Amino acid sequence: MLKRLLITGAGGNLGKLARQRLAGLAETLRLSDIGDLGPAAAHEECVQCDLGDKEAVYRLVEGCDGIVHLGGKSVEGPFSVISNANIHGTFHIYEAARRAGCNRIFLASSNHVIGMYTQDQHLDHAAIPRPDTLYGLSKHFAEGLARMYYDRFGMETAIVRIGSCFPKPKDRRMLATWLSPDDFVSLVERVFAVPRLRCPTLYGISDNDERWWDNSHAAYIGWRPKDNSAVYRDEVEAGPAPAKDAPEAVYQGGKFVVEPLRDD
Ligand code: NAI
Ligand code: 15L
Repeated sequence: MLKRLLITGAGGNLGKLARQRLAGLAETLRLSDIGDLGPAAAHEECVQCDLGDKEAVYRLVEGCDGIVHLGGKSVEGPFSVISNANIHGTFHIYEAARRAGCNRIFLASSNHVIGMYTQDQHLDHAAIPRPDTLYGLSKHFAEGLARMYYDRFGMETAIVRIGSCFPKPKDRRMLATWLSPDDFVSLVERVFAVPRLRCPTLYGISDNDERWWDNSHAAYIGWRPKDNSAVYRDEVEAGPAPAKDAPEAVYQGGKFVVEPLRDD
C-alpha cells in the first residue's frame, strides 16, 4: 500500500471519482485542485493550488509516493490557460516528483493526441502523434515528459490516452472511445499494483465491441476492462446521426478537430 497518493484535479469529474473510489490505495490521499475541494475526511489532505505555480507544486508533491495526475485544462481553450496548466503544470509535477523520490505516476493523457487519425484507422502505442488541438498537443508534451523522466531517471508512468470517461457513451463516436468509470478505477488500481510498470502508452477504453485502438503491448500490466459500450448501442443510435462527412463521424478526435486555435 502507498503511504501518500497525490490526486491532482481532484475537484473534476475523474478526480471526484478517484477521491471516492481510490482511498484503498494509500494510507493518505492528498487531494489537490485549483478550485475548492471542501472539507478533508480523516484519511485525506486537501491542498488548493495552481499547477502553474512551481513552488506550490514542489510543496504539494513532497512526501507522496504515487501520483494520479488528472489536473489541468481538459478541453480546448486559450493557449495561455493550456500552457500554464498542462505544459508548465505537468513539468512542475514531474520535476517535483523527481526531487521527492516519487517513482510512479498515472498520467491522464488523451485521445486528442491522436485525434487527427480517421475512424477507419487502427492504432497501437507506436502510432505517430497527430494532435487535433492545442489541448491534444499539450498532452503530447506531457507524454514526452513522462518518457524522458523514465529514460533518464527510471520514474515509471502509465501514459493513458483516455477515450471518453463518462457514466455512459453520449454519442456514436463514444461507442468506440468509451471508458466506464469502473474500468477507469480498475486501471488506476493496476497501475499501482503491478510490480514493474515501466512506461507504457495505453488507450483508456472499456472492452467495447467497436474499437480503433490496440492495447496488446501493455497486456503485462494485467488490466482487464469489463464493460462494453455495446450495452448502450440501441440507446445511442436512437439519437440523431451525424452527417457522414461531419468531423464526429470522420475523425477519432470528433468535433475537437474543428475547434478554433486560440492564441490568447
Ligand atoms: P475536469 O475538467 O473535470 O477536471 C480537471 C480538474 O483540473 C478541474 O477540477 C480543474 O479545476 C483542475 N484544474 C484546471 N486547471 C488547473 C490548474 N491550473 N491548476 C490546478 N488544477 C487545475 O476533467 P476530467 O474529465 O476530470 O479529466 C481529468 C483528466 O483526464 C484531464 O487531464 C483530462 O485532460 C483527462 N482526460 C479526460 C477524459 C474524459 O473523458 N473525462 C478524456 C481524455 C482525457
Ligand atoms: C477529452 O480529452 C476530454 O477531456 C473529455 O472531456 C472528452 O471530450 C474526451 O476527450 C472525448 O474525446 O470524448
